Amino acid sequence: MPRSGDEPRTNRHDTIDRIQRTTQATTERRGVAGPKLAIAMLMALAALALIVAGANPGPVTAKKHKHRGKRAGPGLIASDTGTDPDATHFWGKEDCANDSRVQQFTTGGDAHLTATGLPQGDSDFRRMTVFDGDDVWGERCELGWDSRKSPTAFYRPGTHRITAISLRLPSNFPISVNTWQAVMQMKQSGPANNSGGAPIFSLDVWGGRWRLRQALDRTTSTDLRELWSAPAQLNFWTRFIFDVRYSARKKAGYIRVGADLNGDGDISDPGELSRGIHTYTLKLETPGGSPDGLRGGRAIPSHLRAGIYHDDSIPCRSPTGCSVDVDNVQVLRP
Ligand SMILES: [Ca+2]
Ligand SMILES: [Ca+2]
Repeated sequence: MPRSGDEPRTNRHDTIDRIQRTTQATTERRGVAGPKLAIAMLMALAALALIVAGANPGPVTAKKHKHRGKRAGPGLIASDTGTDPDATHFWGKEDCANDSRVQQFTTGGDAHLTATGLPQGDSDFRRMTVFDGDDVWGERCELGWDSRKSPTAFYRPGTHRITAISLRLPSNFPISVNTWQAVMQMKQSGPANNSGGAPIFSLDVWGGRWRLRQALDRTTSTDLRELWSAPAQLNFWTRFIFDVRYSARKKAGYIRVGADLNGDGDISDPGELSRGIHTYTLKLETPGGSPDGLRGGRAIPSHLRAGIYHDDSIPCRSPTGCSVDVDNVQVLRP
């Protein structure tokens, strides 16, 4: 359990509680099969809610819940469970050396429920692979279009979003290297004078651990710091849930991440939930550069990317290369 002193104010987590209650209602109404999984995901969301309730007991909590309960509840903005043969419908673009680097599989996908509490209804997933010599602005094969027009440019200033994503590291994934290796990014979107440099958030894997990292500052940083980490394992679907308020201002930004490290359907086991962190969650546009419609000092919207992007000194030889599997991606409006 995180220390209570690290907990955010109550109003920041009504959202999680509301998702949990709406999920429960939806699940009951539709009579979803597989109650074990449904209960497991509810436990995951309930775990967050319980932690918040425990940290903030008292009448304020009850009053807020009552008020929020009148609202419609969380809304699903977009979902990719790997069934669409054309990944670009959801992701906008494949930043890979060629088409063969992105594969769709129809068996072996993640078994977790979606973030709405419903089953995916498929066994599909996507696999992205790089080989030594690939150069797509570096050794990279990621889904996602680096543009403010991208369908995955979900993260605008002032918004609060829940992002769920399941990742699997196959046997050919170099889990033990000792250099940077991103498997998911929430990255500032172009065109912008400050769209280069360090991504505002990156989920990396090296030294056998998942590592949530953040750009050292909102402007010109080229390096990142680690906010949270957890042990990673090969050939295992790990589900992540990111609860983020998007802002370039430290007082308004917030991030908390949960990961189902043991695959039991919740994020309440030891080490599965980060503390809530109040920090900048978007980059700031810097003055200058070509006209791009974004003034200096404005927050830059971020977009979601997933796949593999790493230090090109990491060996990814033929015939296997280095791969990452992605499935069960949802973005919700709490
Ligand atoms: Ca799937
Ligand atoms: Ca778990």
